[in-house]
Amino acid sequence: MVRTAREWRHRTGEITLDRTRVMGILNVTPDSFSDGGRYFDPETALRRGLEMVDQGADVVDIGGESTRPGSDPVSAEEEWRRIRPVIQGLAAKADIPLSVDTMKPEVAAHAIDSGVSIVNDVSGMRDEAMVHLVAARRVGVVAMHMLGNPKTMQDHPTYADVVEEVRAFLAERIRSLEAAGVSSDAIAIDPGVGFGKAVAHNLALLRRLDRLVDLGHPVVVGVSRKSFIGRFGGGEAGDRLAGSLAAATLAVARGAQIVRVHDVAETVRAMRVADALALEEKL
Ligand code: HH2
Repeated sequence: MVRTAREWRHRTGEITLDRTRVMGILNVTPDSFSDGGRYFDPETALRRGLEMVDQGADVVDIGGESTRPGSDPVSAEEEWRRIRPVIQGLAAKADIPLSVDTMKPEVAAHAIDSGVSIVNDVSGMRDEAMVHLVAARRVGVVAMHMLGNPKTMQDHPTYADVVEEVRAFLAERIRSLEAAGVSSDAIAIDPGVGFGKAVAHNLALLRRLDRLVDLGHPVVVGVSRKSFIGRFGGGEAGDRLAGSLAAATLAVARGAQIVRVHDVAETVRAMRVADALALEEKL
């Protein structure tokens, strides 16, 4: 198995990648695809964030704008208003790094000022202002591939070769981030499962994850409860845990080092077993 990255540096330290790391999802939105509205109330969101820490999350990823297919964007003001109390509360109480899931440099800047250590940008840091921000503030980065934007990305996504096109996009984003001064070991990459991808595209990317792993950066994979899992009998989003664990396990076997998930407790347990079976260092 190929495992190239040893650590992922962020603003306040580094995450060692000697085992699979779990990034817990906290969507403070009324409309996210699987948990929209559930944590829209800041107190409930804060409680859920702390619960994920107790359950063994290595990072909590906080988002205030849904990027589900067809979703409408929200303003930076509204996005920050939603996540501010949750980020401030978690920064004061949680002892693990926090990440903010945003495409907007203004929101990322506020979040960093409030204690966030990682910026997760589903648009792959295509905005120059975002690149400069993450370079100047020395945060960890997740650069994800998305075709187009959430509103239209699932309208007939087309690729000549999805694996090579996603690889080329991420390689180019890595070069731009490094050129702007972002430390190479702070950059994680993500194929963007479901972001402008038909089922066959998602499967191809997950099967050929080695093509992304060999770029030498930690690979983040977000398969949790996604619609392609429902295609294999998983049903609605809340019924996709078993399929999500199967997909995460195989992604890890193929070199993913960070999994972004809703079901933290179950995933932490599953990944312990996956790591025991897959990690070469343990043999
Ligand atoms: N998926 C979603 C959002 N952010 N970030 C990364 N790095 N990778 C992903 O696969 C990813 C992501 C979509 O899932 P979710 O946050 O549950 O839903 P929504 O966008 O509807 O809030």
